[in-house]
Amino acid sequence: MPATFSLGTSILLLLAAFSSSTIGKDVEDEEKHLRFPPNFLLGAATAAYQIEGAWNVSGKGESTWDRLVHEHPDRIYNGDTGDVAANSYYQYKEDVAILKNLGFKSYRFSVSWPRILPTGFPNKINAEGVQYYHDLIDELKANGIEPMLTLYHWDHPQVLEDMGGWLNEEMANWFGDYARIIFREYGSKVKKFITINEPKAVCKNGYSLGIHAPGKRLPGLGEYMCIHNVLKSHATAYRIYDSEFRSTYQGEVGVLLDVMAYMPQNFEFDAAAETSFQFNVGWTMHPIFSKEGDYPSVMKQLVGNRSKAEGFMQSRLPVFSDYWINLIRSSADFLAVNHYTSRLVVSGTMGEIPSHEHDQGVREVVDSFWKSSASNWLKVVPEGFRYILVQLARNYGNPPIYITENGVSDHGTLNDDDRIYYYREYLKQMLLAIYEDGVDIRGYFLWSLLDNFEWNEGYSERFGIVFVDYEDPKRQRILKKSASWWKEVIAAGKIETN
Ligand code: PNW
Repeated sequence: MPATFSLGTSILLLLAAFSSSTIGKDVEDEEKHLRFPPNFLLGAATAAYQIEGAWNVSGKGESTWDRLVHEHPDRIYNGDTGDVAANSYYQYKEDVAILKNLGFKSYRFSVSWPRILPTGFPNKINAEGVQYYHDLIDELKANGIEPMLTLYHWDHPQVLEDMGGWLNEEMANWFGDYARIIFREYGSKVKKFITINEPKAVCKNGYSLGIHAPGKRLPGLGEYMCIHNVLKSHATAYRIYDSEFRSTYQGEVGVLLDVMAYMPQNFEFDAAAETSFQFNVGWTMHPIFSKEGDYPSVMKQLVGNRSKAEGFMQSRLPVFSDYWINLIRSSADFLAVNHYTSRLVVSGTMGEIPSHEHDQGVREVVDSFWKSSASNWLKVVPEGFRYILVQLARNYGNPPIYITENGVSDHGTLNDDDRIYYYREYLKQMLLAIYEDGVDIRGYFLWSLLDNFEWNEGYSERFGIVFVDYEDPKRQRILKKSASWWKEVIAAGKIETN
């Protein structure tokens, strides 16, 4: 043993003598890799239905989520609703004060479409609803916090759903009318807009699996029709900003995608993972960010073939005309990415027939060693974050990216060390993507500022860095340990490692 020890020691000394400059550089690099780049935008995110409450006052119309939670309490944990939620419609000044206290530079919030257009149409613009978001934006700006506004985070007017919602191609015109009102009202104050939060989640959960509002179960058809109309609606809104507002307001409009990392379980499954990437990410990325536009060719092929084999006369994947291919292509000034977790891809099949899951002809699994969270779909896989960021950059010409959601759930504790662990490890991977891989990431928003209405899971799964007491009519907000951690990180401009 002693001999080995001394040999080991002398080799180490030798190495140290010859490469002290490299070692010094490593330490420097490591230090640099924990630091956010200059002007990097750090913020926190929320969504209207999940925090506002005030569901039927001040002129607001009914949304699809209002309808779902009231008609089907059985589908939501504990029959919870967003009727009051965190009461932010009334308590937004407290929320802004927390953002300010913690040092966040930006706040990503969403506008409730039926609060602005209770009839779904611009024949009636609800002045009180319009004023609420002016007040929120003014409060943010007075506190030096930059607003990032999402036009649609899952709560569209029920009346539009009664006419088909995202399955009706007229939605592009209805969404366009709504977007014009938002840009006109807030364009002088807001410079970053996001059109639609997570097309894939909207369409799969709402129109294929039927678990989210509007609860339609149309697998294999609904999700494809829905994405088709969501892409048209996004592009319509983008072109309206371009032609009517950009020269005056000089802002930016982006699209937001929810992306997991789809990693091959081993190299045998490289092709399966690539197909999965095209079906889950390329589905909405390729039409907007590729040079040629339209859906990925592997999707057109596979869905076309399977549809034929199943006896359909046309592909279940709808076809874009050249007009729409061109309108949708390049319709984003930046890419917004929501990322939480990863999957391993192997060969095989999954999902019912027909369905988007099944059409891919691959199987997704999770590694049993991955750390869990309170959400069954959310495993902690920090390295997947860097993996998918690099893949996005390489496939689509390195567009400017904002991370607009990233975070983890628990069942509610103020000592949320697991959340701090998650943020620290995911942030490290993001910084590696920036410094080592050259991915153009401009900002990061954590999900979420507050514990909030977590859709089907009600208030049982909590993502906030701020605890909200849902037993208390005043909805008292209490900072968690992770909020203090973030405060230090923002003040230091780097990740604190202890
Ligand atoms: C996001 N996935 O959705 C939503 O934008 C938020 O409203 C929500 O509260 C948050 O995640 C936490 O659930 C996603 O399975 C949910 O990859 C799940 C996935 C992606 C996005």
